[in-house]
Amino acid sequence: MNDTIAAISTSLGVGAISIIRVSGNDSIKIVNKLFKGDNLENVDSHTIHYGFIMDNDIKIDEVLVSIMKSPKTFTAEDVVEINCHGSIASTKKILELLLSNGCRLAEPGEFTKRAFLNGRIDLLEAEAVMDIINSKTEKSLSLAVNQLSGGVSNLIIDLRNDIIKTLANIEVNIDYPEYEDIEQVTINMLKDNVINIRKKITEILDKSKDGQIIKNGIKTVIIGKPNVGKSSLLNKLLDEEKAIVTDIAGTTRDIVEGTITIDGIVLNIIDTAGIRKTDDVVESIGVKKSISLIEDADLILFILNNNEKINNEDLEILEKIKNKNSIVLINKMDLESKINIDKIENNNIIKISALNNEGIDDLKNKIKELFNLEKIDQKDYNYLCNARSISLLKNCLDLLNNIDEGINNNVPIDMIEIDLKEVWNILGEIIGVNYYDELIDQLFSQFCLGK
Ligand SMILES: Nc1nc2c(ncn2[C@@H]2O[C@H](COP(=O)(O)OP(=O)(O)OP(=O)(O)O)[C@@H](O)[C@H]2O)c(=O)[nH]1
Ligand SMILES: [Mg+2]
Repeated sequence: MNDTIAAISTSLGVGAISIIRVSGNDSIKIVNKLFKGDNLENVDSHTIHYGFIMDNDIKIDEVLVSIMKSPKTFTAEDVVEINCHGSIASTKKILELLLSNGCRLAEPGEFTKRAFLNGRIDLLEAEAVMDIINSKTEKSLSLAVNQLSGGVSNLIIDLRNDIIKTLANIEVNIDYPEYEDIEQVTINMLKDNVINIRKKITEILDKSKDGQIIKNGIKTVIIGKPNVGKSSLLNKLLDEEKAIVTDIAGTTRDIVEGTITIDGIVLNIIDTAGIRKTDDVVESIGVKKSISLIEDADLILFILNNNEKINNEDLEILEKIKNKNSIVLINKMDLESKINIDKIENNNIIKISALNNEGIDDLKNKIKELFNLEKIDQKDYNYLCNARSISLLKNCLDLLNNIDEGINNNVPIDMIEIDLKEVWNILGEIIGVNYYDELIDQLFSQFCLGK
């Protein structure tokens, strides 16, 4: 952490401006060596300076240099940002000069990692930086910005405070065992507190499902037998002729994807090969893919043809999707109805005609209803939304269930204290109060270079 790092922070391509960021003890000194203009070592913090980056006597580029001195900077170290003209040649050349004058090339995410290690942001906030960069909708951006502002961290910090208070009460019990009734009082208090903490965690976990939807969108898969109109539906939803539609059964062989936004939430839609038994090698791979996609979909749109009777293959699929979020679409409502609808055991049935663009709005409304999208809209954006912290919080819930059971079975109070301390530790891991080096390295390596 003592070395000074540098990287290009903007995407490398032709643009009006590129930014090269430098962070570390020597950042001002190193840039000053290359800079023709004010003496940067004598300027105030948070000021911008006009001049040239020089390679000895050769002018490399006309630049604006921002000087930001520790600690009020992104990394909490001295940071210099060089705004140069956005040509690939000048940006690369400036980086090269920085590297040959004492900087080391930053690893992906290293600036944010330093911000975390220097205590300027916690781990949830650091992860939010990455989410801001990756956000595709206004909602996912709000979610990430809220997380960066500490909204989500506060939920975890509050829980830790609740636990600390409970632990302090247990200590009193252990320190003054001579008071006869104190043990019973402590156990009653402990039970109430554990139930209360467990309730709060359950609420955060319930809400986190919405958080994941805002962040990752709803993974939607369109399935059904060949020729029922899956690709036609995809095209209607996307309002674009993306997938090939023909009256030949088995037209779609590989998956076709597209995205739409409903109430600010992204729907990632996948059109699949019609499911049927087939000897065609290519088609049968497609069919296998379709079936495997069902497993990790958030929503399944299962299409049936209004003009045909339901057969055993359809019933098999209906059985497969029984316990999943699914909507059964009866397509081709413009044709004569031959379908035996009473065979369908699913509460979400919508009648459509993909050909005539009928019922598509009903489908969208059903999706809003299933995922409570209108409710998400009115909510605050304090959701826990990344897989790492959600899985840690689930561990806490398991431990609290054990503790509760332990209290009921008169497990000694010092044993319970150990488990409760573990919950406190795991919550600390979520915000990065305690962490493992490998986890930190792995986490920040997912960032882009220069962040
Ligand atoms: N009458 C009518 N025909 C439709 C409707 N929707 C789709 N079709 C027709 O049904 C045929 C098959 O449509 P596709 O969208 O290719 O069906 P698919 O389910 O993707 O078929 P595969 O890719 O072969 O599995 C085409 O000729 C469509 O024009 C509808 O609502 N009404
Ligand atoms: Mg198709």
